Amino acid sequence: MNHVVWSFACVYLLEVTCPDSALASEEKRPSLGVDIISLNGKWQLMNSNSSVSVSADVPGCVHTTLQRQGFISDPYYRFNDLAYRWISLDNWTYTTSFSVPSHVRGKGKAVLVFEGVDTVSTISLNGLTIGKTDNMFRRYDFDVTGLLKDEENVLQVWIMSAVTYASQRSHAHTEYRVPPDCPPPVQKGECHVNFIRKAQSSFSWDWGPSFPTLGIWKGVRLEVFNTSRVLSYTTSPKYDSEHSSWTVEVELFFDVFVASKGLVHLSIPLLQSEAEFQLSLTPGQSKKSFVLQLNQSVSLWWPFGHGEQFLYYLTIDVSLEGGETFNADRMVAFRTVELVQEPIPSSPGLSFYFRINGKPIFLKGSNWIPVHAFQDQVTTDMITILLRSAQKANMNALRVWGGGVYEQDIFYSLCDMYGIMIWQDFMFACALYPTEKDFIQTVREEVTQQVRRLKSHPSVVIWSGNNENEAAIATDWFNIPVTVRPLYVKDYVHLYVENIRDIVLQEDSTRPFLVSSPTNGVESEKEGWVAKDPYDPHYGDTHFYSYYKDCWDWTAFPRTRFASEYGFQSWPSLSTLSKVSVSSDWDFSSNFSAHRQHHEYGNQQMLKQAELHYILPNSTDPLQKYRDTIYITQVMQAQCVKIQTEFYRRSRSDIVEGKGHTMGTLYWQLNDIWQGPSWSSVEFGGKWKMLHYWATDFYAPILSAGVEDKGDLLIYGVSDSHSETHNVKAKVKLHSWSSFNAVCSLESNVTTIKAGGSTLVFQHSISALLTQCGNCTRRSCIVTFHLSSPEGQMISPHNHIFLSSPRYAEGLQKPNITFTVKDTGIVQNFFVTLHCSFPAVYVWLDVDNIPGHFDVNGFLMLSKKSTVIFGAWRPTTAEEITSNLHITSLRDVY
Ligand code: BMA
Repeated sequence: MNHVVWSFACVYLLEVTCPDSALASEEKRPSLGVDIISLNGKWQLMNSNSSVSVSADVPGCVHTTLQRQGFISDPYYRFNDLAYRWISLDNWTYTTSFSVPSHVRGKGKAVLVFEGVDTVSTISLNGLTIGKTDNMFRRYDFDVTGLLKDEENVLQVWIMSAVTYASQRSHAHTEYRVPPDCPPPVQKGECHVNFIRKAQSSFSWDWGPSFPTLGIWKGVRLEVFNTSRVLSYTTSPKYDSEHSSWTVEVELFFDVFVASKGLVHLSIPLLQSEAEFQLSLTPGQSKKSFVLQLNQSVSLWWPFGHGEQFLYYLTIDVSLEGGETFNADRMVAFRTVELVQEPIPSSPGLSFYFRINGKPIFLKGSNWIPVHAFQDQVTTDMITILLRSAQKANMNALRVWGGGVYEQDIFYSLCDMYGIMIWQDFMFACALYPTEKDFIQTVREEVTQQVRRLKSHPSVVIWSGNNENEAAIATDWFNIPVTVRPLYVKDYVHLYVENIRDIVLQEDSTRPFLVSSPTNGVESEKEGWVAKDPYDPHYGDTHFYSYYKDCWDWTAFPRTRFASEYGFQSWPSLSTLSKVSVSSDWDFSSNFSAHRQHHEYGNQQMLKQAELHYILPNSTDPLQKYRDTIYITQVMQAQCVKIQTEFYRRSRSDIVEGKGHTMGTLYWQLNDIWQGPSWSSVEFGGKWKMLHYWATDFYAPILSAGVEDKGDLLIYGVSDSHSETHNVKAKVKLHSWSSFNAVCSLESNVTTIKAGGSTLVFQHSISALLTQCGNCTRRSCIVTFHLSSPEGQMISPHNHIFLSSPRYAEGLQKPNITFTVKDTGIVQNFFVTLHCSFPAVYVWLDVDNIPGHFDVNGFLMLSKKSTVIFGAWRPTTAEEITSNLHITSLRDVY
């Protein structure tokens, strides 16, 4: 990808807004007289029978190496995931050699640090085994004191096929099965991924390929020292409500070779707060904690849309008596987070919402999956584009889903800056897991390290033990006989409660922990951690998917406390797909279309759902039909997720039949791992689907949401504000499909919409409305509306509601849209002016491979002329846009 503007944005963020160290990766490690020799760079890579021998980058992985060396072509291309399966079934050896200057070699202790090995390896130095790895989510430190040679040292990492390892571990587990054995055949994946501590989606998922990677995916270095080294450090602001004051707890983790004494100096210059502490170190590994009392009141960190994201420098200076020093700085931010689960009047069950800095906050966002199957190819640019896209769509939260990876440091630092709250799962998903001693041990180390790495980030607001594993047991996904179920519950409790939860509670008292998602929270705990129905809408969060039922029927959605997953699939654009396909693939019934679809009946479900409301594309030109089919899946997805999200936002202050008080919507899913059909709103490569454009509106801070209920048209005003009420009126118009003039306009009385709630602003019988607007029928007209202040200022984005399915729309004609493109005079921004001869619906602009996005897209065009803006992410011209722009509206596809 070459998104220049966004790269600049990122450079700007890195160099100007934020100190280097605050965004530094886990690669950067401190001094204290420690000599660091980086072993990153060119290594040699060989397969087991030496038939492949190439030079390889570390950090990196085998697939990326083979592709870069021209040994294989793009693994994402067409059916290559199957063609290159052999790579993951082979074992591979990485080798490097290095020398160490004698003054360094002469020091007391030498440690080889592997920040991340993927996954099962045996590591040797100069022919001697120094250690083994079995968990890609851990850092490994191997003591190599006395093993370094005068001349060249040879370091070898032998990596075993993850597929073979998982299979062996599963077969060795003979007492009882730990399901699932294999993914569904439609995923074309590998088996027993639950037996290996590796990204669970790397053995395939219902939105992604099977690439069980192997490699050294993070940095390698040698650390040599005489006295001690700092392994890691954390900073945790804590609020004392009794005294209304803040402190920052700083933990330093030391690896001490020789006892020593010294001083620790902590300071937050902007708050004129500093303190000095005595330090006494004894040999071995130890944690030292210090508390910095703040002298001043602080500016708080708020989620996006609720205030600013104040970040302060905290500096840490350690000086030992021998003159060795260690300095670091970190951004710290002050915010409290509570997960409130308490009784709600007139509703059985318990609330489930986040209180940040004492204020209830509705979480609006999506779910995050791995950005690439080959993690070494994930760049800061890719992460920045996705997070900026999330924020631009008015999201304030993302859930880092438990089947992928704990994200890179830069991801969390950017979330801190953007005000995006993170719901952080531990990496366990959709499976039961073994509980052998060594498995538990490696998980314990993983959890400890990850909590210590991530807990300093204000953006992380909650930990969650796993994805859907409580539900998997409770609703018996794996046909486990009732009689043996207690055994599985026991294993579940052992892993997530007695180990993971226990560690998290010890390591981090500054944010809540949930055992699973979805869960009933404290109610699940009461029921022995596996609730009878973890999807109970009266408690906790829920995941809800329904593909065949009409998504326009909002009464079918569970009125949950918190919707942490729901969604619909769509296909990405042809420009995204064409990078990995050829023209014969561009047909919905091609092998390629079936191959990329990893969700059983997915393609059929999309068309069935679309067909409920739209006439399916029927162009006689096969390529046009393919493009139009992609379009219709995106229309369906956007419309379905909009309806469901608006329902949840409307439910934030309502209790209906004992259910409601919904306080969060995280639709499934934000991003894609490759070019294929999925629930994402952003395609692989960063292009926005129609859903993402729409999210900007349905996640607006003040939303007007329209709905039909028992023959009435209801319009609600939903507000995220904490105290500010708004006096508004709903401005409603009916438009006929066959003319540009509104058939009639109505206005509600001025209504006060409550802060942090949903207020009915307009109610009108639809039949009366249609009679009143003489020429309208349900089929011939559409209703548009928005909220305005009594003085006429717009308060909410424009919205609309169909009174019948567009497939039955009467008078809707081919709009014959034409366009002109003009430079705005602002760098890389272009006006696109559209003209149409009839009203058009779902007007979609697609500029193929020119990266960037429009200010609006997928819109209703009810006037002859309309202008939108395209912001490109690289230099382009009006001519280039003109020759790449495709415009489609609903009536154009049939
Ligand atoms: C949820 C997720 C994922 C999956 C998605 C769509 O259950 O947790 O496992 O990709 O549904 O099926």
